[in-house]
Amino acid sequence: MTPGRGPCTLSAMKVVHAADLHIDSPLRGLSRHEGLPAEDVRSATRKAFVNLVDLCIEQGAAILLLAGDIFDGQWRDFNTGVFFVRQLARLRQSHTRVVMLHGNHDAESPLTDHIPLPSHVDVLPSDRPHSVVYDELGVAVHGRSYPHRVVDENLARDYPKPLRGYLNIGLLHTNATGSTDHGNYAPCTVKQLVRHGYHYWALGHVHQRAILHRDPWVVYPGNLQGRHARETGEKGCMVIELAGQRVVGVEFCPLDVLRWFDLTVELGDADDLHAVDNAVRQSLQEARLAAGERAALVRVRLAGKTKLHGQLAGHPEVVATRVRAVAADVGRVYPEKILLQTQPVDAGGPVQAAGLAGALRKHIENLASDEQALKQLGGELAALATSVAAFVDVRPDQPAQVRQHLSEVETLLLSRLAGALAAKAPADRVAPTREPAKPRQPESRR
Ligand SMILES: [Mn+2]
Repeated sequence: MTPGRGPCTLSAMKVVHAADLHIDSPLRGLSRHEGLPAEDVRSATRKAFVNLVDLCIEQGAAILLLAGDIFDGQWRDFNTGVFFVRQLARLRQSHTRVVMLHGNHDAESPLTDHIPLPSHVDVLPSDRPHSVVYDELGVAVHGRSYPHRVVDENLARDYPKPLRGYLNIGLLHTNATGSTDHGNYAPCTVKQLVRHGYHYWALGHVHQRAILHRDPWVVYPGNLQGRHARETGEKGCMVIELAGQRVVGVEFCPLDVLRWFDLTVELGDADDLHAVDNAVRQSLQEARLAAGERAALVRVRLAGKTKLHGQLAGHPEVVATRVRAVAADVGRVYPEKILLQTQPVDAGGPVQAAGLAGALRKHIENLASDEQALKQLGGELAALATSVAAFVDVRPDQPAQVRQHLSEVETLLLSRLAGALAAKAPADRVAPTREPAKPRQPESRR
């Protein structure tokens, strides 16, 4: 059993539905970190596809449906295409036919023109909707590829009427829910699809798995392999069970080889750094457990109102190192990014204009509400932002983004200020660590 494969219990004629494979697209935000073999990350989208083909063979699937964005765009080299054909060819042994179309990401892929595909594979044309009819199976698959990246028209409207006496499947790359996370391509509505008369709409484009309607079925399987910290949880395909002209079962099957988690660690009760370590450890262990035998890739958010806020925010590099050390100890769990989102216990109260700290807070508060001043600050930051552009996604020309970072700046400065004062009066020291201030670790590219 390959990692990522869960048990699938259905048994009858099977059709497998997958979408948004994005084969050979890079997984973002990980390459910098030691511990996770770079090769595992690079090959994740390929291994997930191998898992998909394995599943089709094991289940003796009659048809494999690929609802677009099979590739991420222009290939870096043509091996991507050869790899794809090699895997499709394996489906001969299970007599699995393949119907696929191009979505926005692979509308202009070299596959369209340059790679000959095996005879059991049908690519739907881009100039008009087309039906692939399997008389021996009693199944008709209707659909249309994207002719180019941006498709504004409602493609589903022109799909053929259902073919009488067949089980009808619509293959479509679309934004059917008005999702703002994805381009609004080939927009349509669930209501429209339900009324069209097909038994199952095999959708692609939205990477989050969703069953939008049952009987008739309107389904996004989600992508096959999460590629960054916003694509969390199980990823895989749908296995559809057919009996005569009816869909009698739709079951999700996980196929991912690495799994993403977005973890929020509440630190409200933490009294010291050891308590922080323990809370982080517990959260990481849960992620590791949920990932099964896969590697767990985690974004860690330290959150909550805590008296440790100043100490944590004043030494982000120390906090990050501690989290990474705990992760290394837990094993098979890799922090992608560590975000400090804690708040001081008195957060939300009125700004007290007392002393140096008060003046600083007042100044930052004023800055946040002054569009003109933010613009000017952005101008001053521009040169700095250019030199770190490869590591940090900072747009100083956007006042709203500068404003977002002000609270971090405030916390950092207040904590440094407290540290400086404490150094003069050791009895009042706030932060126990006295390492020289290092430049903040660059965040990974998004
Ligand atoms: Mn897409």
